[in-house]
Amino acid sequence: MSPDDTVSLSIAEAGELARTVLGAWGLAPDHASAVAETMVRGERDGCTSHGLYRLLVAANSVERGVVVPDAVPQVSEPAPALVRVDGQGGFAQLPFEQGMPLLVEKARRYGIAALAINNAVHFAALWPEVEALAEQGLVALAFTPSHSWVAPEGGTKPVFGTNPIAFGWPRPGKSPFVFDFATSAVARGEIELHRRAGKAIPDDWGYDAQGNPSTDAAAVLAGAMRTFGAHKGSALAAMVELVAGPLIGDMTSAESMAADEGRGGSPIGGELILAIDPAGFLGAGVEEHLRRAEAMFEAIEGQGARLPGTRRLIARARSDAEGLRIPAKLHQDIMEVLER
Ligand code: NDP
Ligand code: PYC
Repeated sequence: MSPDDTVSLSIAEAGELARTVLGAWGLAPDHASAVAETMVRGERDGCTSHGLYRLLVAANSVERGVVVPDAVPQVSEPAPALVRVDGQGGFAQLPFEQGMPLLVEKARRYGIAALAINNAVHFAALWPEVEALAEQGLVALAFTPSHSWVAPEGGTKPVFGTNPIAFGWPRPGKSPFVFDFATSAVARGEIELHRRAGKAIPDDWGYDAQGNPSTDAAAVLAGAMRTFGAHKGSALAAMVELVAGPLIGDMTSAESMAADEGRGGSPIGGELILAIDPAGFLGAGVEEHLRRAEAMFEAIEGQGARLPGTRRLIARARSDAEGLRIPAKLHQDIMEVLER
């Protein structure tokens, strides 16, 4: 099999495959369906580091006893504008699905609301969540720590997780403005995909275990990744640790790594999601002010620069029209996982 060989799947077939694999690994149907949905959305939007490849990652977490496959999330309201969903050790997608309606309702009622997901196993991209909130007319921010894989700027030893930050902004008559990136130079999943493909990585993505810059994906996975944007990414990574760790009573990336006890599962811990209703500040002036925001998007695109999310939406339209093509080796590995 050549590394360029691919297998074609329709979006419906990909969803069926993902649900079947997750179900075969013992995930309760509601979890299997919520988890499969985010993986298929990732693959559809060309976010392959968080697409169907994550079936292997999820199976690994089940196999190593890191995740509770049939956890029943517990929703509570610690304060009028706050929602908490305790994931009870299960994957984070179902807790988000169950907490989101109350988050939206509270954001509309109070102008701003927050959802804390606690005690959940997280391996997913955050953009599906902020996109779903922005599609409901809300401004959304999401943060989650992971495992301590990333060195602070100026050091070479891991402290931070890859700690993504996602943002969604509603645009009248258009898809929301959405960005979502790791505060590490790149998501760890991207380095894992390079390792699987036997490809070198840029020498500014991380250090080997001796603290030297390295282009060897496996050496950086065993050493330390770097933050993006030098001290600025490092500070943002620290912020994510704080707001989606101690602030919501959950683990930092270092604590999550320690709790894994060497099993090599996906990070377990918390996520913070903020939702702001523009009408809270703007009242009847919402439409006028959202139109003013459009001038900024036009100024970006008008000079040939692209908005974050554009590549994703193009990939989405292509996948909707042509279906998905995944590496044949990935398909083979998924089928092997199914049969284990
Ligand atoms: P990327 O660097 O690939 O992209 C991040 C964002 O930047 C996207 O919104 C992307 O838009 C935008 N972008 C990229 N290039 C440009 C450009 N030239 N001009 C304008 N915008 C651009 O992402 P990362 O590797 O940092 O992260 C990938 C995913 O990994 C994220 O979805 C993140 O949530 C996930 N992740 C999850 C973790 C977890 O613990 N759960 C941990 C770390 C990462 P577009 O998509 O349109 O290219
Ligand atoms: O790609 O860095 C990553 C990641 C960590 C947890 C989920 N994805």
